Amino acid sequence: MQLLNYIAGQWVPSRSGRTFRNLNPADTRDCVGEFPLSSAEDVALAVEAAAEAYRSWRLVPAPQRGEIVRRAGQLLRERKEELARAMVREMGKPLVEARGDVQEAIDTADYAASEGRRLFGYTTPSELPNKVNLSFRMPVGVCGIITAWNFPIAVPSWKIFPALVAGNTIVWKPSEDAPLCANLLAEILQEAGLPPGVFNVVHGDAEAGEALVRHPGVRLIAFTGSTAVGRRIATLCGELNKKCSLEMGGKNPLIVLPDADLDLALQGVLWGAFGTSGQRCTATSRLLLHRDIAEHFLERLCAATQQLRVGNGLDEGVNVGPIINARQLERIEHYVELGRRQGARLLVGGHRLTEGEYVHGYFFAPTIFADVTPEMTIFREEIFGPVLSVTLVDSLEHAIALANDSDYGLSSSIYTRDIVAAFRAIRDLEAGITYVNAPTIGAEAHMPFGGVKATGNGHREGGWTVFDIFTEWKTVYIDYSGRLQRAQIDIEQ
Ligand code: UN1
Repeated sequence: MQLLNYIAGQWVPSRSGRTFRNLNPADTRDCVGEFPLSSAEDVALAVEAAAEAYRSWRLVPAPQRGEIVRRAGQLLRERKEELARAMVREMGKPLVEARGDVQEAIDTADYAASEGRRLFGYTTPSELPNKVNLSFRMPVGVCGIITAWNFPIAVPSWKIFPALVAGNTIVWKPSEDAPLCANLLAEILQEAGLPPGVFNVVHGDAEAGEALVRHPGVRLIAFTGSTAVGRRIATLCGELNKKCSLEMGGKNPLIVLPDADLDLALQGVLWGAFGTSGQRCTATSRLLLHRDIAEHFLERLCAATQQLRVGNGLDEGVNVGPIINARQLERIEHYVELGRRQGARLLVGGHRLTEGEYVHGYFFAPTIFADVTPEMTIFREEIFGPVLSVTLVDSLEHAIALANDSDYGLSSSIYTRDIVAAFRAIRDLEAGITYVNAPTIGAEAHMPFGGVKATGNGHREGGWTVFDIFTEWKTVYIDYSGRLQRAQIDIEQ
């Protein structure tokens, strides 16, 4: 099946005619489609369309822009099952999770749409008589959006829906591992009534991404993906003086104290570490387990991990789907090898699954390493796969120190019934998100989402905070005194 870019309201191939193939990671004999491998020329066409559309879109009242996003949310609701199945086919996560991904976009649409009637500014007194001070949120202009494949509908929606409500126009370069979902979202926005050029999709790899970042007509880049690529984008945006919001890696710790509800903690670890095959920026990748409960907890954790059903996400009862592609599978293997070589103790998994139902896909057994120390690579680097590192701790303070011994700071979690320990963790964990008695995954659409340290660059998506990314403040002074009033000077002290 040949699929296309979406530019200026039209479905078009790349100018060069080049394409790439998108394969089902659970069964690579299934080609999901052939997509345009776009170049700078295609990106330029999309940016021109977005710049042209911006001239009128920015003048559409925000509540009306919100109505279009609300309709998009409604269409997502109606097509939820179809979208979820397409998502499983192209990126592998189990069907229940894929439905959750679409639901997160529906929630985001509802929230963003309602914000069309708020987008509050401030009115403040002036220091001078007969003068008022106001401030408004203004759109930024043409926004370039670059996203990963692991939440192919939800994460793009975090950026796209609020950006549209705020009056921006968009060129989106989705991941080459989830291009079908991008086209389905474009169809939905088209049907919801978005004028041509307001929203454009350009498929491709790093070449198209870099062209988008470099294009002088693009004022802002919003990115979700690896820290390596995010740094490159930040460098370019720095040189080119563009606004940029980055959502990058994580190495998220989950602490279990002896007083915790251990059954609950066990379920939380399993879901946090192996949900989406560990391919979430929020995945639980470091278990910081109190020494007093370690032996029994680990025994039960290993037994439960071996019970997880790995397979095609469309099959009933599958808990863990495939790994996204061959490159990522090799990367996971590489980290497992490093874990072994550096002296971690492999408790379960640690290998590819290649026999029987797994023969045509990219599958990796859920893996747990014990005796992991902070010097080891698997304690420090994001693996983006079903690999959990376990480190024993002696106290809450020890756990927090180890949790914070990381370049990253996205999500974190503590299981305890002790309210004092919980509040200390909330205060002291260096992370954008802290869960108490819940795992590190599961952010809700109406709350700020993002991280500190190498995870981000100070922005938060989600909820009300995303509008700080997609708007610029306009400050307005209205002087109705009829004379020249000089601020700071004509004031009686
Ligand atoms: C991501 O992995 O990029 O909190 C986002 C969660 C999801 C979003 C994950 N709601 O795990």
